[in-house]
Amino acid sequence: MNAFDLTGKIAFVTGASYGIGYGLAKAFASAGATIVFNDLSQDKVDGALANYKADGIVAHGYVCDVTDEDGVNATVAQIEKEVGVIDILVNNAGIIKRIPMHEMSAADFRQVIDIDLNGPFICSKAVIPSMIKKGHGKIINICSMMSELGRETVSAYAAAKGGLKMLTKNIASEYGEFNIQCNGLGPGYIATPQTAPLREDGHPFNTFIIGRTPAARWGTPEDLQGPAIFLASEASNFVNGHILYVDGGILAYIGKQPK
Ligand code: NAP
Ligand code: GCO
Repeated sequence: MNAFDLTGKIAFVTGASYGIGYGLAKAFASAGATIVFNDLSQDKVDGALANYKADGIVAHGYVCDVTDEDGVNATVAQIEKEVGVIDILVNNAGIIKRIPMHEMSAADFRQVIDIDLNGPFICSKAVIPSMIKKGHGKIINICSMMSELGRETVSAYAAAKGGLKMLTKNIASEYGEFNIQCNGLGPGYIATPQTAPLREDGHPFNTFIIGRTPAARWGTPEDLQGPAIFLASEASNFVNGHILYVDGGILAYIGKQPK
């Protein structure tokens, strides 16, 4: 028995047109899962479907905003009708706004919380009833270094990701008895469009992060694939409420001494 096999499983990865979500979806497909994803526009969904096809994956894409509860419920019902009951939910969709807190509008703060924390609540709430009926389920919340640490300009994001860590633990506590495992995946600093501004040539943050990471490099979505398959598979059936950090060692390291 291969405990890491996802054959016959349906994985719904939110915001998986590109970036980390796309990388995780590819990994799940390589382990045998059927891939379902959403994005905010039909253009993005269509573009992603073409990319998945080019990667040999027949994915199912839906236009859906994770903050729209009625839209999420309707999309989950449509997925259950067209594809099947969702076995694995990855709450990946997310944004960041890098603004000094004292300059940040309440509207901007609320938007980050809405997408990064309310969205995972809404999507998890939508899939749990069918997971209970089916007798199993996996929910993976994409947390962050900012689930543990703060830094300048990311107050809303850190508040959301810190809350997402505790939402993960609470879903694990409330639904573990139904054989639903809810865990977090906490990437370190990963090279995606979200962090592109931090990696521009000569950006001081680029040097900073290399010095704060024992691996001395930015991560890639591929670095997350093995840990994600573990959390999505039967190999992790007794792992619940855990945040698995895939950070190259950042959280263990005080940082390289300046020369
Ligand atoms: P990204 O490149 O910015 O991609 C984010 C994805 O989420 C996009 O497909 C985006 O769609 C989608 N999205 C945004 N708002 C949405 C909404 N309301 N409803 C549905 N989809 C929505 O980000 P990423 O770097 O891949 O990060 C993915 C997740 O990992 C996020 O939760 C992020 O916080 C987390 N994370 C990232 C890093 C990192 O270093 N990159 C590290 C730790 C955690 P559109 O393109 O249509 O906006
Ligand atoms: C930032 C980065 C980080 C990463 C990630 C780290 O501005 O500090 O965007 O927040 O996205 O969350 O784990």
